[in-house]
Amino acid sequence: MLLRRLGAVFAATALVALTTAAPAAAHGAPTKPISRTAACAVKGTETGSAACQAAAKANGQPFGTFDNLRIADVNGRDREVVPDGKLCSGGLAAYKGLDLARDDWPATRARAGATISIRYASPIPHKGTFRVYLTKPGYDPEKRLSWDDLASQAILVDKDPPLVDGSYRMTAKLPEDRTGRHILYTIWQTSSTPDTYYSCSDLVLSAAAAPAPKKTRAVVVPKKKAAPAPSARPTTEPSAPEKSAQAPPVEAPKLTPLAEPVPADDTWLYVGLILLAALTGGFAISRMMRGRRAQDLPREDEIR
Ligand SMILES: [Cu+2]
Repeated sequence: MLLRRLGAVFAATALVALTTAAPAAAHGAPTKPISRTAACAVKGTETGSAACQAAAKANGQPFGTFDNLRIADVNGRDREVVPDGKLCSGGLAAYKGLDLARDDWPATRARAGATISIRYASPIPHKGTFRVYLTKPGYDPEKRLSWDDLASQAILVDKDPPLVDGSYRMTAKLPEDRTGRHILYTIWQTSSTPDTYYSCSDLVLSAAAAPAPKKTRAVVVPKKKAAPAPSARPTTEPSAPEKSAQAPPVEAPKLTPLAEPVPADDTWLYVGLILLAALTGGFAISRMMRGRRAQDLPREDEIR
């Protein structure tokens, strides 16, 4: 009996040791732009924020470690395995508080259309491929994230990026047609372990330098940079004068030719009319002459 009890206790202790060891041997999550796990989960840096405290309450149990949000054997079937509305927790109970629909999650500011740097902290490195998605235009932060909220095309796919100072380093270009709150959804499918990692990084995007920029760029560039300004102004100023200078000469010749032809045409028209009148007059006269001759002839005949 004693031996059996001791055995059971030993087995239980071993199990506890294993399960607690698992989170300790954690693996990775984005710290830049900061992910919800890196902000709110164990070892998070923003746990005091209102969103993280609400998330902790909603979690209903202690959070897992920030870099341990992983699911085994997904093998690319992310949409099948991770349920809609639970993308930020991966559907894992230990992170379910991260699925809350809030517009005050610790976020990173960026400009739409800009190239951002991504740091994916990885206390335990693995081989694998990162796929980074962004929410579509019109994404509503008041709703839980679902797969349909994400643009189908990844903004970045990066296999085995360089690991520097404990973080994988990547860059991704943000689309230009986004403003306001958005979510960067990062999937790290490892190849050296069976695990796939999921994480939500909240962004606050300012309008791209794209649509409004064309107007702004022209104005802003000259003001900010002294060197560009002079060169830009000279080129624009000369080109403008040149255009206006070229325009008058070109128009003037056109105008004069157009003006001259009109009188010339009229003259020729008058000459033509006069000639026509003269010809018509000549014909009329000659006909009258012939008429008289004809009338004369019968008389001559009658005489005969
Ligand atoms: Cu790992």
